[in-house]
Amino acid sequence: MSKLLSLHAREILDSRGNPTIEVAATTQYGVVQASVPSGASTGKYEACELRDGGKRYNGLGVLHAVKNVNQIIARKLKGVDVTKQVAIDQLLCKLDKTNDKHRLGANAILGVSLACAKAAALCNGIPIFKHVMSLSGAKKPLLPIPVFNVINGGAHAGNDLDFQEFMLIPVGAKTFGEALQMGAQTYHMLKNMLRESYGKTAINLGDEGGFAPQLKDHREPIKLLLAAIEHAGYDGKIKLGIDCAASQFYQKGLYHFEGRGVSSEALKNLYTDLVEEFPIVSLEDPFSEDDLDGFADLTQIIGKKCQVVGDDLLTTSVQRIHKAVQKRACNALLLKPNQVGTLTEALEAYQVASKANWKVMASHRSGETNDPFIAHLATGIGCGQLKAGALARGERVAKYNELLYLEECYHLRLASWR
Ligand code: 2PG
Ligand code: MG
Repeated sequence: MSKLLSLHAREILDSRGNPTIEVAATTQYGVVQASVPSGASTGKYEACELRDGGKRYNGLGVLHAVKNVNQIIARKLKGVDVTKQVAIDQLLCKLDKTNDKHRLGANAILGVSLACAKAAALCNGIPIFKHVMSLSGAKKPLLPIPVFNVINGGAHAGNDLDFQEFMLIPVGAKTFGEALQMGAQTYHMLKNMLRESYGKTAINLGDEGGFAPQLKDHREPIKLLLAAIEHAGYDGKIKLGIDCAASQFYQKGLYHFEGRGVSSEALKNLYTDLVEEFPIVSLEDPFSEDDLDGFADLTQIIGKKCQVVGDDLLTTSVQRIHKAVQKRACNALLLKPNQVGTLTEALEAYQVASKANWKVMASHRSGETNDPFIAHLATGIGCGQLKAGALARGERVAKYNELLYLEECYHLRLASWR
């Protein structure tokens, strides 16, 4: 009944206008489609996104990955039971035979893995989040607290901010709808304030829909966000998160931050002061992906007050999470399925992090599609947090609107900030 009749991949564009892959899976219940996002500030330990090279689309085409699905994977998977996600993902890894999935491409593999998960949900007549629940063994679904990236810098914007993301976290919301409204009203308040203080070029948007004002000093966006929160009437109800994406400004032993070469130690002191002074409850990739000592020292100092999130540090890899747990390098995982390449491996990463008592934030990528899969993933595992960009741009809002839908149709509870 839940047999895979066919798989078909095609090349589409992501939100940055770069090619990515979409996979359609057909069973007797119908056709489902899944598409794959792509990062700009990618960690060096991520699974390999297969790109064609050459002149077409500046080398970013994915026709090889598409061919790998249509000619290799589709033949092998024809007739499999789509509800057997673990077996399907194991088969995909076996077919690829490489550690970083560079033969078939992690983009090809993830497209298939997610399409099969969606097909399984359809065959079982259940929403995707319920299927994710059954795969992960979660007892209760939980809507994630949305984490809104409203000021963009780093690799996501044409400004001079070294930190990549300045985020609003509506910790005081009781429902998802309320969290969304709090975020949207603050986003628009921020827009007015930016326009008034810096002129209209300050309200241009970055890759994730946040504003990209021409600021240099990291404290300025923080102060602006706090002022916008206050003016919007949410003082104390919205806290802040920052994704430093520090691998991006690390080179040869030094962090090149705001025009100076800064040591890991000096950066640690800067973060400690920031968390002391401002209501920052989430700090992501404060150091480069190989600076485990920097991470560990900082986590020891601020870890009780503020979650220290590993993104490039962990790349959703079970091995890297184990290493970080052992070193006490951080206390939260950023969960990005495309960093590892299959749904099963992403769920394993989630499980290992939860067992270590870490927090987990599911995440989009800066190059996205309208596929709302991660909204179901976060809800199904009940991890409690999802960052999916600002409250603008269709590919970001698609995730938030899906959560509104889940809230209304299934009467799901919003997670609380722990
Ligand atoms: C990050 C992500 C998503 P990218 O660093 O957390 O916001 O960015 O997809 O460019 O890696
Ligand atoms: Mg990050």
